[in-house]
Amino acid sequence: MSENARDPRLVVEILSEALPYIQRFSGKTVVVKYGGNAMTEDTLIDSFARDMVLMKEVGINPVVVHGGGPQIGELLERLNIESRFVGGMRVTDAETMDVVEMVLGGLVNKSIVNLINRSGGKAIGLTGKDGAQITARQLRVEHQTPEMTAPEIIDIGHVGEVEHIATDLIEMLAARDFIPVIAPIGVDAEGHSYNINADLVAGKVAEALGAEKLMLLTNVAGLMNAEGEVMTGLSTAQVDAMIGDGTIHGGMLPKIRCALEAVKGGVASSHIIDGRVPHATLLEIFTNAGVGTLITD
Ligand code: X2W
Repeated sequence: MSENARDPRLVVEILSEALPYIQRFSGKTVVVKYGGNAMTEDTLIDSFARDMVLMKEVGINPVVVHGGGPQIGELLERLNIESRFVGGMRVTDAETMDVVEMVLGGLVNKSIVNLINRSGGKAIGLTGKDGAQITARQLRVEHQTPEMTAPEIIDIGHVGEVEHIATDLIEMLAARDFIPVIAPIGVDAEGHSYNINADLVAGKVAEALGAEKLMLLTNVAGLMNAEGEVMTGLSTAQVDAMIGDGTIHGGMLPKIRCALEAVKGGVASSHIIDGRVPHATLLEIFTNAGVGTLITD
């Protein structure tokens, strides 16, 4: 059905149904992690930008933390620099760190900012270096194979974990009608740059802001059970148990951990959402329709 052919009564009915959600979430902060994998189709990127503007217009404070793994990979390939991952983290030597900073802090950050602004919002792009808002320390990854008696610590270079998030800059911008768009680059006391996994940053930003929701937008439907169904309405205790018994494993584990830690750290709910669904964030906030995996306390 074309836009014009929509029944106007249905349109106002839907708008009216959103009222309780608008009332409930107005004034609250929602941290949205927008992953590089969810940035592939132009129409989806456009609808994401419009959704952020709509949230802001109804009084919600969206804060965007973005990734850009595939986009970093593309530039590294063009520069003939090999991409390597250990435990889901990009091995980041000095040369790779330069590319990460250029792609995340430059290209990806500014294209999201531009799209939000073109949809009528006021987006401001920042990295964790701006206002030294994300302080980081080097992440040391443990690695163990069945043959090894003890794990070895692998140095994967300029990869960081969050030490502290200073919220004053984000809060100042949000209070002045801006939508902060944050690239996951951290800095230490000596001024060194760190490449940080964007899910980790989003979780910590949500915690530090005392956000109502953390939404991790990705390119899967959510956490699946053995039958291939999306699991939702999970408590932190249930998720802990499923991590403990190995039900949750593999690629989803780091993402689930971020969602879990955020809720344990005071965020009211975490959501792992399918970014391939148009307007996925609005579906989550303004309707009862589930579009992914919800974790609450
Ligand atoms: C990531 C940062 C970007 C990211 C990277 O270099 O790819 C590490 O792996 P997505 O699109 O959310 O995967 N950092 C340490 O997390 O992007």
